[in-house]
Amino acid sequence: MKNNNENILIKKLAKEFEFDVCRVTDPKLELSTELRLKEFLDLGFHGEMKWMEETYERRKSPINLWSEAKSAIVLGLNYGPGADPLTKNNNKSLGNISVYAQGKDYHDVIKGRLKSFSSKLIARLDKKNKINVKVFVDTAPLMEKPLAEKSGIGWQGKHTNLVSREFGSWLFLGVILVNKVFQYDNPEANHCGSCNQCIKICPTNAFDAPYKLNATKCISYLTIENKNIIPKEFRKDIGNKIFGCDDCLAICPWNKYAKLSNETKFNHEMYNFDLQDLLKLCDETFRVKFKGSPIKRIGRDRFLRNCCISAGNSNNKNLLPDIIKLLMDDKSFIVRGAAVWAFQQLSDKELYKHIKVKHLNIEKDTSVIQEWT
Ligand code: B12
Ligand code: SF4
Ligand code: SF4
Repeated sequence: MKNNNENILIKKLAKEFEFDVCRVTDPKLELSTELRLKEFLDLGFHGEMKWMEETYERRKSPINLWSEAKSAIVLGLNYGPGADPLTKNNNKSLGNISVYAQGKDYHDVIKGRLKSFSSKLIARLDKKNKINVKVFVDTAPLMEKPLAEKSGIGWQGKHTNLVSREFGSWLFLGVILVNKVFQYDNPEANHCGSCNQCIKICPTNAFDAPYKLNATKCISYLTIENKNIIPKEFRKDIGNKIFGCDDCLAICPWNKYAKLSNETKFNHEMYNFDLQDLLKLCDETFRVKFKGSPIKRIGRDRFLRNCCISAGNSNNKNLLPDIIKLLMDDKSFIVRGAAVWAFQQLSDKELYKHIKVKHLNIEKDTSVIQEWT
């Protein structure tokens, strides 16, 4: 099959498997990408994500990950929300879940489609080609954003994520590496210009400079990747966010071209939960509620820890009975610690003294005890 026909086939398959964009590129990344990854790791911006450091040699170049790779097919799936996610930030009684987690886990949605795409591609190409493929969505040590930029799907904005002229900030990315050269598409130019809105809006000042994110300060990291107590300095700025953050993505002016996702598995309406209900979740009810969702991955304790921080920022004294129950009884020290903080934000002086004495009589964990100092 001639190069051009192969590319037509690739784009046709992308449509068939309901991807919104598909482009092809050379899997070799620029030296600057590798150096920037090294700088990110050297500065410790990856925090507890030790897997990033451990996989550095493979991550820095797709060719190190798979030496036979000759083309990268980059696919984007639009998860555009119906309303501006920034409007949810002021709703204090809400546990604010970021757009990407409002529905089924995108890893599951995309991976199956990438596999079916690949099988069909292999079947349709000339058998003599001995086609091999490897599929990726998020979890493997492959730098998906630089590959997507090189393929022309969009550009890496100052917030480091990929911005598309067609879909704004809202594309999930998936990649198929193939051991065959296809015709490569042209890269996209950077269209950020003098705009700086994503850097300015970040509630925790997580950007060391434009294009340089200190992940350890990012709410997405603090509420999802971080397994410990959330450092005090970030708690107020987290506001009502209980899983991820969209602020830098949502503010981007290129979202004026964004479109509502066609994918019914990303049902944005289902995920407006009242904090009061979430504070009552036990292991079992958590697992049932978040079956098939990316939220399930962090487990009930980390999730409840996040809900306590949000409760502490809610100004809602009606949450106090649930918070007191958690700080007294919960099995997890990260939940008890966050509940102590939430209690301190909401309680009046009388109740404060009473609960503090009662709790310190039974609390054994030093990190939780320290929350009272
Ligand atoms: C680790 C990780 C995180 C970490 C770190 C994020 C980060 N920016 O590195 C945390 C947990 C914070 C995170 C958060 C989020 N993530 Co994330 N994450 C990843 C992951 C697994 C690896 C990213 C990576 O390699 N980081 C290392 C750094 C060094 O690389 P980089 O971000 O490309 O950095 C580049 C720039 O800094 C640039 N650069 C540096 N200096 C300069 C200077 C100039 C002048 C220029 C031009 C460029 C430049 O060069 C670097 C190398 O390319 C990818 C999946 C994957 N395998 O690629 C998903 C991924 C990036 N995440 C994704 C999403 C959706 C999110 C969130 C929006 C989720 C949420 N709502 O909470 C947030 C967004 C936060 C943000 N502003 O980035 C999507 C992004 C899709 C897109 N359209 O870009 C991805 C691609 C997953 C997917 N398959 O769809 N994530
Ligand atoms: S996702 Fe939120 S916390 Fe993270 S960099 Fe963007 S605005 Fe800042
Ligand atoms: S908000 Fe502005 S600076 Fe940030 S990614 Fe969008 S266009 Fe670029």
